[in-house]
Amino acid sequence: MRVLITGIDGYLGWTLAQHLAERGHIVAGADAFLRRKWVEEMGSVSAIPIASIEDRIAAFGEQFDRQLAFVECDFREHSEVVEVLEDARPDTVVHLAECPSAPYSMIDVTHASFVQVNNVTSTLNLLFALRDVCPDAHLLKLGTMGEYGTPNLDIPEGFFEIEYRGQRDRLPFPRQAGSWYHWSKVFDSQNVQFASQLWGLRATDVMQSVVYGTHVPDDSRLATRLDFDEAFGTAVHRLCCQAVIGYPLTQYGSGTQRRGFLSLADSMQCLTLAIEHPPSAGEYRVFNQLRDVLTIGQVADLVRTAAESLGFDVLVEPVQNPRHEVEGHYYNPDSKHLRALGFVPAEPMEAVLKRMLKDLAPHRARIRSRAHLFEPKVLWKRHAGKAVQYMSTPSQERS
Ligand code: USQ
Repeated sequence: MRVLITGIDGYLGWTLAQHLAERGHIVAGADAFLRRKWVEEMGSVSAIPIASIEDRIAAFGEQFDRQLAFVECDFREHSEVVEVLEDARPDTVVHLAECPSAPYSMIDVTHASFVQVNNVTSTLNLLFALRDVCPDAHLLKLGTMGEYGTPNLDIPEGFFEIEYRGQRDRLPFPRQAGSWYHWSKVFDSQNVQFASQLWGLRATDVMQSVVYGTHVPDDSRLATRLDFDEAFGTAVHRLCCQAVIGYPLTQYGSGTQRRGFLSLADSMQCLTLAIEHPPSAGEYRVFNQLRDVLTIGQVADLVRTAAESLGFDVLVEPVQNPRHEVEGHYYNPDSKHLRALGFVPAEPMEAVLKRMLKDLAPHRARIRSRAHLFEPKVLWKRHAGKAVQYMSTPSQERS
């Protein structure tokens, strides 16, 4: 299959490109390198050093004996998106070219508006370009479990049957996002669903949970990034980076908030299953993508146990929760669709955590020199006018 990955330079994109190439797919990619700039804006770097795009492309060619067709593209520019699709003529587009950070979107109005405009515009541009250039291609769009929030009900995969005043219907399950970023993904989901109905596009919306894991092949140019700053470091990544330098694990609040978790390898398996089993024309389907449901406190304990087994000294030190989120709540999402396609989770979290800690250990100095980034500074309910230390202008200019 010909697969175009938008956002190929990111955490998931760079790993997925290699995973698909190993399976014999023809991979093309596009990126505007915004993730590198956002992390720089947060004063950080990837804990695992990453190569330039030129070196990545060279390593890909050597590893898979096939050139990676790459183009720099800003997905906010419709004409650029059209050109990318005309060149790639993909069977599938995996759309990862969005800003993935809830904290980044909560810094201030400039960042909130940037994240929403960037994400919604990019997806709209892609939808229109798909309609005009390759209407038969499958759009695999990355959504987030955070779109649903934490309702006191089981969470179905996108839709549910409801009876109201004697009438029945199948409707989208209510969305109750918890950050401006998560709302941008809600808007995306609705736009993708509408475009499928309107133009007969085939689309999969993957409600992904918190993904964790390293990808560090022998050739270091093929390694994927792993962030630990407050905005782009997700919970497990931050806790693992803290563990290897002996920094107390920053469990937010009581740690009783529950989330879905999924290893990077499992995420690759799920995305590949969705790619290799496309929906029919006009079909908009939703997959909840997770393996374990755990509280943050349980995750911190798992990281501590894994780290102690490797000889690290680890403390869990709850910090005041910077976010506005429910801490003790019901959480029971369905995740049957991917299993029905054949998803069998690989390694348990404990094993993946140990490998992550081993992969991160050589980079302790790099992490330690930025340990101040572990303290959360972006407050969800901050009063207007109180500035945070990050730059007020999002990194959105092209390189
Ligand atoms: N948390 C801590 N300590 C930390 C960082 C986070 O306790 O140092 C807690 C947060 O309070 C939250 C939970 O961990 O309750 C998850 O936070 P996160 O930063 O790992 O994840 P989140 O902000 O929800 O966003 C991440 C990705 C996003 C993806 C989402 C999936 O950045 O792109 O959409 O995970 S989900 O969480 O299922 O919505």
